[in-house]
Amino acid sequence: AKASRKVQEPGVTASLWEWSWRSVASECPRLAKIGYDGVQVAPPQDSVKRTATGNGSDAYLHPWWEVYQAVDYGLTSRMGDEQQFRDMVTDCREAGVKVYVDAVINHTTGQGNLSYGGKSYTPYTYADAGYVPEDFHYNVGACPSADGGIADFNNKTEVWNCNLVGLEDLRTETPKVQATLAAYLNKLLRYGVSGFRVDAGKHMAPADLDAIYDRLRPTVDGKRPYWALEIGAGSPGVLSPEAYTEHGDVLGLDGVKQIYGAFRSYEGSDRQGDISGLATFGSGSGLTRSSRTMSFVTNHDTNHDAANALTYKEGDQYLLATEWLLADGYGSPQVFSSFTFGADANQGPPSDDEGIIDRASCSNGRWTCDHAKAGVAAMVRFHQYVGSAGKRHVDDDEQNVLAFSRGTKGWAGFNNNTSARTITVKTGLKKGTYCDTLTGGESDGVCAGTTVKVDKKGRATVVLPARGAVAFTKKDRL
Ligand code: AAO
Repeated sequence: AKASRKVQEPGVTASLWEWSWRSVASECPRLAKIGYDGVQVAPPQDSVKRTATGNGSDAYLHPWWEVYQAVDYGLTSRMGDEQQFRDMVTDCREAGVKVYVDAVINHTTGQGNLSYGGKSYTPYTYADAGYVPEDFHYNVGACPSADGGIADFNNKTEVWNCNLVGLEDLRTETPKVQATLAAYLNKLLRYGVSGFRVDAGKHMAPADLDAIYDRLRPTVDGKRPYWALEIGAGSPGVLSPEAYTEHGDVLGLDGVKQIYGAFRSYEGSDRQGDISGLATFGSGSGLTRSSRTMSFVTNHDTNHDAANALTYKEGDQYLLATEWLLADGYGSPQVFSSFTFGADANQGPPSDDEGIIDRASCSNGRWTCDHAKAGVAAMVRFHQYVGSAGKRHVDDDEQNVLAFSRGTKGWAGFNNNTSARTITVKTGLKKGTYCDTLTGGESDGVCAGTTVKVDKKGRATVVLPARGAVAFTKKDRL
Protein backbone atom coordinates (compact mmCIF):
# COMPACT_ATOMS: atom_id res chain seq x y z
CA ALA A 1 0.00 0.00 0.00
CA LYS A 2 1.14 3.50 -0.76
CA ALA A 3 2.28 5.33 2.36
CA SER A 4 -0.03 8.13 3.34
CA ARG A 5 1.21 11.69 2.75
CA LYS A 6 -0.63 12.82 5.83
CA VAL A 7 1.73 14.32 8.38
CA GLN A 8 1.48 13.15 11.98
CA GLU A 9 -0.12 15.97 13.99
CA PRO A 10 1.25 16.29 17.52
CA GLY A 11 -1.86 17.62 19.29
CA VAL A 12 -1.10 18.45 22.92
CA THR A 13 2.29 17.26 24.11
CA ALA A 14 4.24 17.28 27.35
CA SER A 15 7.98 17.86 27.17
CA LEU A 16 9.36 15.59 29.89
CA TRP A 17 12.76 17.04 29.26
CA GLU A 18 15.69 15.00 30.57
CA TRP A 19 13.38 12.52 32.25
CA SER A 20 14.99 9.08 32.12
CA TRP A 21 13.43 6.60 29.70
CA ARG A 22 12.11 4.46 32.52
CA SER A 23 10.53 7.51 34.15
CA VAL A 24 8.87 8.57 30.89
CA ALA A 25 7.57 5.03 30.41
CA SER A 26 5.94 4.96 33.82
CA GLU A 27 4.47 8.44 33.35
CA CYS A 28 2.79 7.71 30.01
CA PRO A 29 -0.37 6.11 31.45
CA ARG A 30 -0.96 9.28 33.49
CA LEU A 31 -0.28 11.46 30.42
CA ALA A 32 -2.89 9.47 28.55
CA LYS A 33 -5.38 9.77 31.38
CA ILE A 34 -4.98 13.55 31.51
CA GLY A 35 -5.47 13.74 27.75
CA TYR A 36 -2.04 14.39 26.31
CA ASP A 37 -1.56 13.13 22.76
CA GLY A 38 2.20 12.87 22.96
CA VAL A 39 5.42 13.26 24.88
CA GLN A 40 8.62 14.92 23.70
CA VAL A 41 11.89 13.55 25.06
CA ALA A 42 15.44 14.90 25.28
CA PRO A 43 18.11 13.96 22.67
CA PRO A 44 18.65 10.18 22.89
CA GLN A 45 21.79 9.85 20.74
CA ASP A 46 25.18 9.20 22.34
CA SER A 47 26.81 12.41 23.58
CA VAL A 48 29.89 13.77 25.29
CA LYS A 49 30.51 12.59 28.83
CA ARG A 50 32.70 15.23 30.39
CA THR A 51 35.67 14.16 32.48
CA ALA A 52 36.74 17.56 33.76
CA THR A 53 35.17 20.88 34.71
CA GLY A 54 36.18 24.28 33.39
CA ASN A 55 36.37 27.73 34.92
CA GLY A 56 33.73 30.09 36.26
CA SER A 57 30.29 29.19 34.93
CA ASP A 58 31.64 25.85 33.67
CA ALA A 59 31.75 24.32 37.13
CA TYR A 60 29.31 21.45 36.62
CA LEU A 61 30.82 18.19 35.46
CA HIS A 62 27.52 17.09 33.94
CA PRO A 63 25.54 20.20 32.94
CA TRP A 64 22.16 19.65 31.24
CA TRP A 65 23.62 20.55 27.85
CA GLU A 66 25.91 17.54 27.45
CA VAL A 67 23.12 15.78 25.56
CA TYR A 68 23.22 18.40 22.75
CA GLN A 69 26.73 17.28 21.76
CA ALA A 70 26.37 14.25 19.48
CA VAL A 71 29.18 11.71 19.24
CA ASP A 72 27.40 8.90 17.40
CA TYR A 73 23.89 7.58 16.90
CA GLY A 74 23.91 4.72 19.36
CA LEU A 75 21.19 5.18 21.97
CA THR A 76 23.16 4.93 25.19
CA SER A 77 22.72 8.26 26.94
CA ARG A 78 22.24 9.94 30.27
CA MET A 79 18.57 8.98 30.09
CA GLY A 80 19.14 5.26 29.66
CA ASP A 81 20.23 2.64 27.16
CA GLU A 82 18.84 1.56 23.81
CA GLN A 83 16.62 -1.18 25.23
CA GLN A 84 15.14 1.19 27.81
CA PHE A 85 14.48 3.72 25.05
CA ARG A 86 12.71 1.11 22.91
CA ASP A 87 10.68 -0.14 25.87
CA MET A 88 9.67 3.44 26.68
CA VAL A 89 8.42 4.05 23.15
CA THR A 90 6.50 0.76 23.18
CA ASP A 91 4.98 1.41 26.62
CA CYS A 92 3.96 4.96 25.75
CA ARG A 93 2.39 3.89 22.47
CA GLU A 94 0.50 1.14 24.27
CA ALA A 95 -0.80 3.74 26.72
CA GLY A 96 -1.93 5.84 23.72
CA VAL A 97 0.82 8.44 23.85
CA LYS A 98 3.01 9.18 20.83
CA VAL A 99 6.72 9.90 21.29
CA TYR A 100 8.61 12.82 19.71
CA VAL A 101 12.39 13.04 19.82
CA ASP A 102 14.70 16.03 20.06
CA ALA A 103 16.98 15.39 17.07
CA VAL A 104 20.50 16.84 17.18
CA ILE A 105 21.49 16.64 13.52
CA ASN A 106 23.18 19.95 12.78
CA HIS A 107 26.42 19.21 14.55
CA THR A 108 28.46 16.82 16.63
CA THR A 109 30.21 17.74 19.86
CA GLY A 110 32.61 20.59 20.50
CA GLN A 111 34.54 19.28 23.47
CA GLY A 112 35.73 16.18 25.32
CA ASN A 113 36.97 12.83 24.05
CA LEU A 114 34.67 10.28 25.66
CA SER A 115 30.95 9.55 25.30
CA TYR A 116 28.23 8.02 27.47
CA GLY A 117 28.26 5.10 25.08
CA GLY A 118 31.94 4.56 25.91
CA LYS A 119 33.27 5.79 22.56
CA SER A 120 36.53 7.73 22.24
CA TYR A 121 36.92 10.47 19.67
CA THR A 122 39.03 13.39 18.57
CA PRO A 123 37.79 16.66 17.02
CA TYR A 124 36.08 16.13 13.61
CA THR A 125 36.65 12.36 13.72
CA TYR A 126 33.87 10.10 15.01
CA ALA A 127 34.54 6.52 14.00
CA ASP A 128 31.23 5.10 15.17
CA ALA A 129 29.19 7.66 13.22
CA GLY A 130 31.56 7.31 10.25
CA TYR A 131 32.47 11.01 10.24
CA VAL A 132 35.85 12.21 9.00
CA PRO A 133 37.14 15.83 8.93
CA GLU A 134 35.82 16.39 5.36
CA ASP A 135 32.27 15.87 6.65
CA PHE A 136 32.41 19.25 8.42
CA HIS A 137 32.02 22.72 6.93
CA TYR A 138 34.99 24.12 8.79
CA ASN A 139 37.47 21.75 7.19
CA VAL A 140 36.42 22.44 3.61
CA GLY A 141 36.60 26.22 3.92
CA ALA A 142 32.81 26.65 3.86
CA CYS A 143 32.66 28.86 6.95
CA PRO A 144 33.76 32.42 6.21
CA SER A 145 34.27 33.67 9.78
CA ALA A 146 37.78 34.12 11.10
CA ASP A 147 37.54 31.74 14.06
CA GLY A 148 35.07 29.24 12.59
CA GLY A 149 32.24 30.40 14.82
CA ILE A 150 29.05 32.35 14.10
CA ALA A 151 29.88 36.01 14.56
CA ASP A 152 26.83 37.34 12.73
CA PHE A 153 23.48 35.62 13.37
CA ASN A 154 22.01 37.60 10.46
CA ASN A 155 24.43 36.17 7.87
CA LYS A 156 23.04 32.99 6.35
CA THR A 157 26.38 31.54 5.28
CA GLU A 158 27.73 31.86 8.80
CA VAL A 159 24.52 30.61 10.40
CA TRP A 160 24.39 27.54 8.13
CA ASN A 161 28.09 26.69 7.81
CA CYS A 162 29.93 27.90 10.89
CA ASN A 163 30.17 26.25 14.30
CA LEU A 164 27.35 27.22 16.68
CA VAL A 165 29.03 27.78 20.07
CA GLY A 166 31.95 25.62 18.97
CA LEU A 167 29.80 22.63 17.97
CA GLU A 168 31.31 21.02 14.88
CA ASP A 169 28.98 21.83 11.99
CA LEU A 170 28.11 18.94 9.69
CA ARG A 171 27.98 19.27 5.90
CA THR A 172 24.28 18.49 5.79
CA GLU A 173 24.28 19.19 2.04
CA THR A 174 26.29 16.03 1.25
CA PRO A 175 24.59 12.72 0.44
CA LYS A 176 26.87 10.96 2.92
CA VAL A 177 25.92 13.13 5.90
CA GLN A 178 22.26 13.11 4.87
CA ALA A 179 22.26 9.32 4.68
CA THR A 180 23.94 9.02 8.10
CA LEU A 181 21.42 11.34 9.74
CA ALA A 182 18.44 9.76 7.99
CA ALA A 183 19.61 6.30 9.11
CA TYR A 184 19.55 7.55 12.70
CA LEU A 185 16.10 9.10 12.40
CA ASN A 186 14.76 6.07 10.52
CA LYS A 187 15.95 3.80 13.33
CA LEU A 188 13.91 5.92 15.75
CA LEU A 189 10.89 5.78 13.43
CA ARG A 190 11.19 1.99 13.23
CA TYR A 191 11.15 1.88 17.03
CA GLY A 192 7.82 3.72 16.93
CA VAL A 193 8.77 7.37 17.28
CA SER A 194 6.25 9.73 15.61
CA GLY A 195 8.38 12.72 14.76
CA PHE A 196 11.06 15.18 15.71
CA ARG A 197 11.97 18.51 17.21
CA VAL A 198 14.85 19.47 14.95
CA ASP A 199 17.50 21.07 17.13
CA ALA A 200 19.27 24.13 15.68
CA GLY A 201 17.04 24.01 12.60
CA LYS A 202 18.03 27.56 11.72
CA HIS A 203 21.60 26.36 11.36
CA MET A 204 20.80 24.13 8.42
CA ALA A 205 19.90 25.31 4.94
CA PRO A 206 16.23 24.65 4.15
CA ALA A 207 17.22 22.51 1.16
CA ASP A 208 19.28 20.25 3.44
CA LEU A 209 16.39 19.87 5.86
CA ASP A 210 14.08 18.95 2.98
CA ALA A 211 16.58 16.42 1.64
CA ILE A 212 16.90 14.72 5.03
CA TYR A 213 13.12 14.71 5.54
CA ASP A 214 12.61 13.19 2.10
CA ARG A 215 14.78 10.25 3.15
CA LEU A 216 12.56 9.43 6.13
CA ARG A 217 10.31 6.39 6.22
CA PRO A 218 6.71 6.71 7.39
CA THR A 219 5.87 6.35 11.08
CA VAL A 220 4.58 2.95 12.23
CA ASP A 221 1.11 4.51 11.90
CA GLY A 222 1.72 5.05 8.20
CA LYS A 223 2.04 8.83 8.36
CA ARG A 224 4.76 11.28 7.42
CA PRO A 225 6.74 12.08 10.60
CA TYR A 226 6.09 15.31 12.47
CA TRP A 227 8.95 17.79 11.87
CA ALA A 228 9.24 20.87 14.08
CA LEU A 229 12.19 23.11 13.38
CA GLU A 230 13.92 25.08 16.11
CA ILE A 231 14.37 28.48 14.52
CA GLY A 232 15.99 30.72 17.12
CA ALA A 233 14.26 34.08 17.10
CA GLY A 234 15.78 37.28 15.89
CA SER A 235 17.31 36.67 12.44
CA PRO A 236 15.87 38.20 9.26
CA GLY A 237 14.57 37.01 5.90
CA VAL A 238 15.45 33.44 4.93
CA LEU A 239 16.57 32.83 8.52
CA SER A 240 13.25 33.89 10.04
CA PRO A 241 10.76 31.47 11.57
CA GLU A 242 8.21 32.49 8.93
CA ALA A 243 10.55 31.50 6.09
CA TYR A 244 11.12 28.06 7.60
CA THR A 245 7.38 27.32 7.75
CA GLU A 246 7.76 26.25 4.11
CA HIS A 247 9.88 23.35 5.36
CA GLY A 248 8.12 22.15 8.50
CA ASP A 249 6.43 23.40 11.61
CA VAL A 250 8.45 25.84 13.69
CA LEU A 251 8.83 26.32 17.43
CA GLY A 252 6.98 29.35 18.78
CA LEU A 253 9.96 31.16 20.25
CA ASP A 254 8.68 34.65 19.43
CA GLY A 255 5.46 33.68 21.17
CA VAL A 256 7.43 32.87 24.32
CA LYS A 257 8.53 36.51 24.46
CA GLN A 258 5.03 37.87 23.89
CA ILE A 259 3.65 35.65 26.64
CA TYR A 260 6.38 36.77 28.99
CA GLY A 261 5.76 40.44 28.20
CA ALA A 262 2.07 40.10 28.85
CA PHE A 263 2.17 38.09 32.07
CA ARG A 264 5.07 39.73 33.84
CA SER A 265 2.99 42.73 34.76
CA TYR A 266 1.28 43.24 38.02
CA GLU A 267 -0.12 45.90 40.27
CA GLY A 268 2.49 47.90 42.08
CA SER A 269 5.27 46.89 39.73
CA ASP A 270 7.32 48.98 37.39
CA ARG A 271 7.16 46.22 34.83
CA GLN A 272 4.44 46.95 32.30
CA GLY A 273 2.45 44.45 30.35
CA ASP A 274 -1.09 43.28 30.26
CA ILE A 275 -2.58 39.87 29.46
CA SER A 276 -5.64 41.48 27.85
CA GLY A 277 -3.24 42.28 25.00
CA LEU A 278 -3.04 38.54 24.28
CA ALA A 279 -6.54 38.78 22.75
CA THR A 280 -4.94 38.68 19.30
CA PHE A 281 -2.07 36.30 20.17
CA GLY A 282 -1.03 34.33 17.11
CA SER A 283 -0.87 35.45 13.51
CA GLY A 284 -2.81 38.51 14.69
CA SER A 285 0.20 39.53 16.76
CA GLY A 286 2.80 38.80 14.11
CA LEU A 287 3.52 35.17 14.94
CA THR A 288 3.81 32.26 12.52
CA ARG A 289 0.46 30.74 11.64
CA SER A 290 -1.18 28.44 14.11
CA SER A 291 -1.23 25.37 11.87
CA ARG A 292 2.55 25.59 11.45
CA THR A 293 3.58 26.27 15.02
CA MET A 294 4.41 24.32 18.15
CA SER A 295 3.50 26.74 20.94
CA PHE A 296 4.75 26.84 24.52
CA VAL A 297 5.30 29.17 27.48
CA THR A 298 8.89 28.02 27.93
CA ASN A 299 11.28 25.32 26.78
CA HIS A 300 14.59 23.97 28.04
CA ASP A 301 16.52 27.01 26.74
CA THR A 302 14.15 29.83 27.66
CA ASN A 303 13.70 28.09 31.01
CA HIS A 304 17.16 29.44 31.81
CA ASP A 305 16.40 32.92 30.51
CA ALA A 306 14.26 34.47 33.23
CA ALA A 307 14.58 37.91 31.61
CA ASN A 308 12.72 36.76 28.49
CA ALA A 309 10.49 33.89 29.51
CA LEU A 310 8.16 32.73 32.26
CA THR A 311 9.49 29.65 34.00
CA TYR A 312 8.43 27.31 36.78
CA LYS A 313 10.16 29.72 39.16
CA GLU A 314 7.24 32.13 38.70
CA GLY A 315 4.91 29.50 40.19
CA ASP A 316 1.27 30.57 39.84
CA GLN A 317 2.01 32.90 36.95
CA TYR A 318 3.73 30.17 34.96
CA LEU A 319 0.81 27.83 35.56
CA LEU A 320 -1.71 30.55 34.68
CA ALA A 321 0.10 31.26 31.42
CA THR A 322 0.19 27.55 30.61
CA GLU A 323 -3.53 27.25 31.33
CA TRP A 324 -4.25 30.28 29.14
CA LEU A 325 -2.21 28.89 26.22
CA LEU A 326 -4.15 25.62 26.39
CA ALA A 327 -7.44 27.56 26.34
CA ASP A 328 -6.35 29.88 23.54
CA GLY A 329 -5.83 27.22 20.92
CA TYR A 330 -2.83 28.77 19.12
CA GLY A 331 -0.46 26.22 17.64
CA SER A 332 0.12 22.72 18.92
CA PRO A 333 0.60 23.44 22.61
CA GLN A 334 3.42 21.83 24.54
CA VAL A 335 3.73 21.85 28.33
CA PHE A 336 7.31 21.95 29.59
CA SER A 337 8.10 19.88 32.68
CA SER A 338 11.56 19.19 33.99
CA PHE A 339 13.87 19.52 36.99
CA THR A 340 14.30 22.39 39.45
CA PHE A 341 17.60 24.25 39.60
CA GLY A 342 19.41 26.98 41.49
CA ALA A 343 21.06 30.19 40.37
CA ASP A 344 23.51 28.59 37.91
CA ALA A 345 21.76 27.98 34.58
CA ASN A 346 24.23 25.21 33.74
CA GLN A 347 23.08 22.96 36.56
CA GLY A 348 22.17 19.51 35.32
CA PRO A 349 19.33 17.24 36.36
CA PRO A 350 19.56 15.13 39.52
CA SER A 351 21.99 12.39 38.57
CA ASP A 352 24.68 10.10 39.91
CA ASP A 353 28.40 10.94 39.76
CA GLU A 354 28.56 9.45 36.28
CA GLY A 355 25.86 11.79 34.98
CA ILE A 356 23.17 9.11 34.72
CA ILE A 357 19.88 10.83 35.48
CA ASP A 358 17.83 9.81 38.53
CA ARG A 359 14.32 8.48 38.39
CA ALA A 360 11.95 11.46 38.15
CA SER A 361 9.82 11.91 41.23
CA CYS A 362 6.92 14.30 41.66
CA SER A 363 7.38 14.42 45.42
CA ASN A 364 11.04 15.17 46.19
CA GLY A 365 11.05 18.79 45.02
CA ARG A 366 13.63 18.08 42.31
CA TRP A 367 11.15 17.71 39.45
CA THR A 368 8.42 20.27 38.78
CA CYS A 369 5.82 17.88 37.36
CA ASP A 370 3.99 20.91 35.99
CA HIS A 371 2.45 18.74 33.27
CA ALA A 372 0.35 16.99 35.93
CA LYS A 373 -0.64 19.93 38.13
CA ALA A 374 -4.44 20.01 38.59
CA GLY A 375 -5.03 23.28 36.72
CA VAL A 376 -2.85 22.29 33.79
CA ALA A 377 -4.47 18.87 33.56
CA ALA A 378 -7.93 20.48 33.63
CA MET A 379 -6.97 22.78 30.75
CA VAL A 380 -5.53 19.92 28.69
CA ARG A 381 -8.99 18.36 28.95
CA PHE A 382 -10.62 21.71 28.09
CA HIS A 383 -8.34 22.06 25.05
CA GLN A 384 -9.18 18.58 23.81
CA TYR A 385 -12.90 19.09 24.36
CA VAL A 386 -13.25 22.43 22.55
CA GLY A 387 -11.18 21.22 19.59
CA SER A 388 -11.03 23.71 16.77
CA ALA A 389 -13.96 25.87 17.92
CA GLY A 390 -13.14 29.53 17.27
CA LYS A 391 -12.33 32.15 19.87
CA ARG A 392 -15.51 34.21 20.46
CA HIS A 393 -16.92 36.73 22.93
CA VAL A 394 -13.47 38.08 23.71
CA ASP A 395 -13.50 40.32 26.75
CA ASP A 396 -10.32 42.39 27.01
CA ASP A 397 -11.71 45.57 28.60
CA GLU A 398 -9.85 45.47 31.86
CA GLN A 399 -6.11 45.47 32.45
CA ASN A 400 -4.63 42.04 33.06
CA VAL A 401 -7.95 40.26 32.53
CA LEU A 402 -8.78 38.22 29.45
CA ALA A 403 -11.83 36.05 28.84
CA PHE A 404 -13.24 34.30 25.78
CA SER A 405 -15.37 31.41 24.68
CA ARG A 406 -14.33 28.66 22.31
CA GLY A 407 -17.35 28.71 20.06
CA THR A 408 -20.29 27.29 21.99
CA LYS A 409 -18.19 24.56 23.59
CA GLY A 410 -16.37 26.25 26.44
CA TRP A 411 -15.52 29.46 28.20
CA ALA A 412 -12.43 30.57 30.13
CA GLY A 413 -11.43 33.74 31.99
CA PHE A 414 -7.94 34.67 33.23
CA ASN A 415 -6.88 37.22 35.80
CA ASN A 416 -3.21 38.15 36.16
CA ASN A 417 -3.87 40.81 38.80
CA THR A 418 -2.88 40.23 42.41
CA SER A 419 -6.47 40.62 43.58
CA ALA A 420 -9.73 39.06 42.40
CA ARG A 421 -11.80 40.60 39.60
CA THR A 422 -15.50 40.26 38.88
CA ILE A 423 -16.57 40.39 35.24
CA THR A 424 -19.91 40.15 33.50
CA VAL A 425 -19.56 38.60 30.07
CA LYS A 426 -21.17 36.65 27.26
CA THR A 427 -20.10 33.02 27.53
CA GLY A 428 -21.47 31.53 24.31
CA LEU A 429 -23.00 28.73 26.38
CA LYS A 430 -26.64 28.01 27.03
CA LYS A 431 -28.54 28.71 30.24
CA GLY A 432 -27.53 26.62 33.22
CA THR A 433 -25.20 26.20 36.15
CA TYR A 434 -21.66 25.20 35.27
CA CYS A 435 -18.90 23.77 37.41
CA ASP A 436 -15.50 25.46 37.15
CA THR A 437 -12.91 22.81 36.25
CA LEU A 438 -10.04 24.71 37.86
CA THR A 439 -11.30 24.84 41.43
CA GLY A 440 -11.99 21.16 41.81
CA GLY A 441 -14.35 20.19 39.06
CA GLU A 442 -17.38 17.97 39.22
CA SER A 443 -17.86 14.39 40.27
CA ASP A 444 -21.16 12.53 40.50
CA GLY A 445 -23.07 15.74 39.88
CA VAL A 446 -21.41 17.54 42.81
CA CYS A 447 -19.20 20.53 42.09
CA ALA A 448 -16.20 20.74 44.39
CA GLY A 449 -15.38 24.36 43.63
CA THR A 450 -16.89 27.45 42.08
CA THR A 451 -20.16 27.32 40.14
CA VAL A 452 -21.13 29.82 37.46
CA LYS A 453 -24.72 30.65 36.48
CA VAL A 454 -25.27 31.41 32.81
CA ASP A 455 -28.54 33.20 32.06
CA LYS A 456 -30.83 32.67 29.08
CA LYS A 457 -28.93 35.28 27.07
CA GLY A 458 -25.69 33.39 27.68
CA ARG A 459 -24.40 35.98 30.13
CA ALA A 460 -22.67 35.31 33.42
CA THR A 461 -21.06 37.20 36.26
CA VAL A 462 -17.83 35.46 37.20
CA VAL A 463 -15.37 36.06 40.00
CA LEU A 464 -11.83 35.46 38.74
CA PRO A 465 -9.46 34.71 41.61
CA ALA A 466 -6.18 36.62 42.04
CA ARG A 467 -3.60 35.25 39.60
CA GLY A 468 -6.16 32.66 38.66
CA ALA A 469 -8.74 31.50 36.18
CA VAL A 470 -12.18 30.00 35.78
CA ALA A 471 -12.99 27.61 32.95
CA PHE A 472 -15.86 25.33 32.02
CA THR A 473 -17.19 23.50 29.01
CA LYS A 474 -20.59 22.33 27.85
CA LYS A 475 -20.07 19.04 29.61
CA ASP A 476 -19.47 20.78 32.95
CA ARG A 477 -23.15 21.80 33.12
CA LEU A 478 -24.60 20.49 36.38
C1 AAO B 1 28.10 24.28 25.50
C2 AAO B 1 28.77 25.42 26.24
C3 AAO B 1 29.54 26.29 25.26
C4 AAO B 1 30.52 25.46 24.44
C5 AAO B 1 29.75 24.36 23.75
C6 AAO B 1 30.63 23.42 22.92
O1 AAO B 1 27.80 26.19 26.92
O2 AAO B 1 30.27 27.28 26.01
O3 AAO B 1 31.16 26.26 23.49
O4 AAO B 1 29.07 23.57 24.73
O5 AAO B 1 31.58 22.82 23.71
C7 AAO B 1 22.93 23.92 24.41
C8 AAO B 1 23.40 25.03 25.34
C9 AAO B 1 24.80 25.51 24.98
C10 AAO B 1 25.75 24.33 24.92
C11 AAO B 1 25.21 23.39 23.85
C12 AAO B 1 26.09 22.16 23.65
O6 AAO B 1 22.49 26.12 25.23
O7 AAO B 1 25.24 26.41 25.99
O8 AAO B 1 27.07 24.78 24.61
O9 AAO B 1 23.92 22.91 24.26
O10 AAO B 1 26.26 21.47 24.81
C13 AAO B 1 21.04 29.87 19.19
C14 AAO B 1 20.67 28.82 18.19
C15 AAO B 1 19.73 27.78 18.75
C16 AAO B 1 20.25 27.23 20.06
C17 AAO B 1 20.46 28.40 21.00
C18 AAO B 1 21.00 27.97 22.37
O11 AAO B 1 20.11 29.44 17.04
O12 AAO B 1 19.61 26.73 17.80
O13 AAO B 1 21.42 29.30 20.43
N1 AAO B 1 19.33 26.24 20.64
C19 AAO B 1 19.57 24.78 20.50
C20 AAO B 1 19.21 24.04 21.76
C21 AAO B 1 20.20 24.33 22.84
C22 AAO B 1 21.56 23.76 22.43
C23 AAO B 1 21.81 23.88 20.98
C24 AAO B 1 20.91 24.40 20.09
C25 AAO B 1 23.03 23.25 20.48
O14 AAO B 1 17.90 24.29 22.11
O15 AAO B 1 19.84 23.83 24.09
O16 AAO B 1 22.62 24.46 23.15
O17 AAO B 1 22.67 21.89 20.27
C26 AAO B 1 19.84 34.89 19.31
C27 AAO B 1 19.92 34.14 17.98
C28 AAO B 1 19.43 32.73 18.17
C29 AAO B 1 20.32 32.10 19.21
C30 AAO B 1 20.17 32.89 20.53
C31 AAO B 1 20.98 32.32 21.67
O18 AAO B 1 18.46 34.96 19.73
O19 AAO B 1 19.15 34.80 17.02
O20 AAO B 1 19.53 32.00 16.96
O21 AAO B 1 19.96 30.75 19.40
O22 AAO B 1 20.58 34.22 20.29
O23 AAO B 1 22.35 32.44 21.41
C32 AAO B 1 15.99 37.58 21.71
C33 AAO B 1 16.76 38.13 20.51
C34 AAO B 1 17.31 37.01 19.67
C35 AAO B 1 18.12 36.09 20.54
C36 AAO B 1 17.29 35.62 21.73
C37 AAO B 1 18.12 34.79 22.70
O24 AAO B 1 14.85 36.91 21.26
O25 AAO B 1 15.87 38.89 19.72
O26 AAO B 1 18.14 37.51 18.66
O27 AAO B 1 16.78 36.71 22.46
O28 AAO B 1 17.29 34.22 23.69
